[in-house]
Amino acid sequence: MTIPTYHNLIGGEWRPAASSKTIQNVNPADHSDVVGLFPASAAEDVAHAVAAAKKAFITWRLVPAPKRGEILIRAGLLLQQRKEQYARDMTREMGKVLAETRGDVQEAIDEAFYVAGEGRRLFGHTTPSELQNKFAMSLRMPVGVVGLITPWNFPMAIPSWKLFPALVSGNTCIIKPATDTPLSTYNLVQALVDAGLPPGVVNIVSGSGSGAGAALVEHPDVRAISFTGSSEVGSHVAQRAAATFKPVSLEMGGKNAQIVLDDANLELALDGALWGSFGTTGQRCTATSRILLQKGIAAKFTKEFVARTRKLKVGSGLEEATDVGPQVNSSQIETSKKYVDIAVGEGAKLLTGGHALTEGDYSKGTFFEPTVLGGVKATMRIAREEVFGPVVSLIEFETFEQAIEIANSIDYGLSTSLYTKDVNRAFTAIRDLEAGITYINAPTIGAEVHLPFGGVKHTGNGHREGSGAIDFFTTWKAVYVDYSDKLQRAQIDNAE
Ligand code: UN1
Repeated sequence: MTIPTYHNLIGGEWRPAASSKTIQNVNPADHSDVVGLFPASAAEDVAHAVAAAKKAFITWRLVPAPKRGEILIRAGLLLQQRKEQYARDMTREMGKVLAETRGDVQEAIDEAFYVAGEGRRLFGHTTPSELQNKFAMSLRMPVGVVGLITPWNFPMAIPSWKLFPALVSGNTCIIKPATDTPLSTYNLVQALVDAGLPPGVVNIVSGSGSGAGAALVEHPDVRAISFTGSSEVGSHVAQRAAATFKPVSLEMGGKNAQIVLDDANLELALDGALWGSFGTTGQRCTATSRILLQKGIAAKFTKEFVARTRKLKVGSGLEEATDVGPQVNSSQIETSKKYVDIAVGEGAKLLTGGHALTEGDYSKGTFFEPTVLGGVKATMRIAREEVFGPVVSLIEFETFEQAIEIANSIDYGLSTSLYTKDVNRAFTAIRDLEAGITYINAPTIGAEVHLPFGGVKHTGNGHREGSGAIDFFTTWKAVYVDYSDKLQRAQIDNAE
């Protein structure tokens, strides 16, 4: 089979990187299956894309926002038609099971329909003026050319969270997808192009963070950067963007806790923990990576949880019987392995899993056993640092107050979950958990697109995606219209 070669999309034209260099995109369940060759772009390619986006901005900003929204509706309808194919492409390039890649495409469809409606809102404010015969209002304006840097774990949903609100707000975009998963971004952008998006409004520049990402962050004509990835890279992005005063929206790591109280519905808590920990092979920023168990149920929960974990079927995400797909690449496997060793070295007990799977068909890809660590203390590195793999820690506690303290004792603050039937404790947790998202009687994963998405502490820098994205992709203009036909001096005349 010939390997398809993909190009960058710049000003409506598909073209290779100026250097002609490419990066291979392989199936993590079977490295002999090459999905395609994608451009290894550098600063020169970014410069072309920025010039194209700058040109397209002249007209795109003047397209009425409801019309911009209509393109998103058409793109959403196309994604619905193409859902199965795009889900299969995604499983092939990043590994998660088909049910989940269908969900990833679905999240982009949800985002398209939700954000399209924003084209008819984009509300500003009117407010009384201090002066007679003077009208005051504030309007949302587009920011200009924006740079979007996206991760491999939600390779269509996360690009849609950034592209669609940026577009409906009147911005033009350059997107740099993760090197492991460019195809899903191509598919998403193809739907936009087929829906009638004018040339240059969205440009794709594929390549590495150091090759293409850094150039995007540093380019003087890029007015804002939206980044999802690790806290380490996010900090770097923010520091480099500061040199040109770019606003940066950062969505980064998590170390999400599911708390289970003695009074919880244990079955429900087990189901939630299993899905939260091993869905997407643990490679979600919202993944459950700490399960906090109250003493009364800890032994029973642990036994049952380990038994259920052992039953999970690891394999290619393209096979319907698979529960847990591969990790995206070998460096993620190394990280999982490293953290299991660190945990055991610090005194945690390996209850199940803990190793890469390398026999038989597993040898073709990057698979890691679903792993449960017991006897974990809140101070251990495994309880504080993000693994981003199928590795979860069990931590025991005595009182509800201790659970909240442990849950909050980390640098991250994305998602949290509490299982209880006690409404008072539920509301106390909602108030006291330091996180951008709190679930009651539901796992830490599964955010919906029309609520704010993001976190506190090292998880983010204050911005939100979902319902918060329009705030990032627009800038406020204050407008005063004086219809008095005389000079009225604010703060001077109005004392009379
Ligand atoms: C992520 O892991 O970066 O809430 C995004 C969830 C998904 C999105 C996860 N809707 O788990």
